[in-house]
Amino acid sequence: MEHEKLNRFPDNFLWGSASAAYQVEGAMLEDGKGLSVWDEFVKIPGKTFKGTTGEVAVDHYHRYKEDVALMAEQGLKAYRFSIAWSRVIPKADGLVNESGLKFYENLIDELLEYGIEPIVTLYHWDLPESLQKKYQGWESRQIIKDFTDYATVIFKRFNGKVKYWVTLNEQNVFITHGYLMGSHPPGVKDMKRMYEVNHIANLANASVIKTFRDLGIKGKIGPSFAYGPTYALDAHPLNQLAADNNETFNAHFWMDIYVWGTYPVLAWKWLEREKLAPTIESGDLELLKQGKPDFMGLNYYRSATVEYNPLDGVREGKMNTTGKKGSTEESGIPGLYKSTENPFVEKSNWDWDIDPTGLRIGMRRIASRYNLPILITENGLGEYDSLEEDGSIHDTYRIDYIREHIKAIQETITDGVNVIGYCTWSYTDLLSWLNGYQKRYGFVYVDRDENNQKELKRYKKDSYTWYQRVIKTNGEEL
Ligand code: BGP
Repeated sequence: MEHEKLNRFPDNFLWGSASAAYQVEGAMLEDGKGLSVWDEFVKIPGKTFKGTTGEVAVDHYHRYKEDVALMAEQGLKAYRFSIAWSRVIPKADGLVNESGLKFYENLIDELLEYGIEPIVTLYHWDLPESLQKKYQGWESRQIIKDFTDYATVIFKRFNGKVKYWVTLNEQNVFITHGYLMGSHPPGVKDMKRMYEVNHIANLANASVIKTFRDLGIKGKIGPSFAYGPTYALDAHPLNQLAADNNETFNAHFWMDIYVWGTYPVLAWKWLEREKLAPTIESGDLELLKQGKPDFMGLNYYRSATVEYNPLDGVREGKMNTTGKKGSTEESGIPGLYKSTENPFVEKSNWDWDIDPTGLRIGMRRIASRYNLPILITENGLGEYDSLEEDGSIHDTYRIDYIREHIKAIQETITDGVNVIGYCTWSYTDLLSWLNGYQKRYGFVYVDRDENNQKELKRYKKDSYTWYQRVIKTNGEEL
């Protein structure tokens, strides 16, 4: 669709930015916090870039007031952050740590004081290590109850103050990295276990949403899903089929469950044939149907391009976690699809395709299939930044990236899709899970690197001032 004139952004559009507890907070064991699986996983040699950890991260735990003041000065309308489960319920005994809750209460109050809408993520991958030890975390159905109990504590405490809730962040990412690729905790490479675990996570997600409704908690709730639309390499029918497989297995497989409580039929048949189908117990399908979200949270960074992959074809290849352009290896699932180059788009230094139109296509596909409002919970560019002697950072490449994606959102709104907000990733620079501190995403530069924590001083990048103007003009001046 080409439009002669674009719609304006709605007046209450949530111009936001995002972070996650493990990536910013630090204060690993302070005020009663328990260890999380990430605190332990990063200690394994070779797992993260230069062995980086979030032990101190960017020390947001101690500097949240300074960070929120920067948000306020910028005019931010919403801030998405996650709660560290292990801060609130540190041990397997389920007891609540009041100081952990208090930290988040202070943060929420600080945001509200400046009129910034808190968007709270309940789970951004930092499972309490105590639960991993006790029953292998997501591999046990016990987690459905424990996650629901934890969420209930949070719901009750912040009901009325928080209006937007995110259940699981990128279930598709933490499950595939954790149980297929072995690159996230618990470092497992086993497809059968992955599908079992994923089913349990589906149930936990639905149970939390059902509880939210049963308790009459105010506001809106939904998952954050990592989705970029898939393109076929070309019009060759086998490549088109590969793209179709990729959408089925990597998108519908999760979003159909969220919205309809059903697995896509072709994926399910394949799982049965491959003896990979998860165990369905009585009551599961009923519970899944009660988990319908109010919105689809969308984390979009890039689109994917795939081609035909024969039965003896390519499997998982290496990711680029070093920032050395071109070091990503081909990867795929034999018999379904494999990744390939898209000649029409630029790439970042971490080989991520830069494709604003992909955001538009992705949102249109979600709206057409599920007819739900969309909250963009993450979008941004991870790149090297350089701090000049005068304290400036000229991140024009980031401004270009965000500008083009905002234009795509405006076009999508004009197409007729209900988009309620846009959170960039990320607010300050932070720890990029596997990629250390050199892959930066923030509007606010934090002066630290892999080897030296320095003073963690904050500096405004050019993108900070640019986004300030975007918010002020409600997207009129890009
Ligand atoms: C998403 C995560 C974020 C964030 C982002 C950027 O998958 O939800 O936590 O890290 O991706 O990814 P990366 O840090 O790997 O560059």
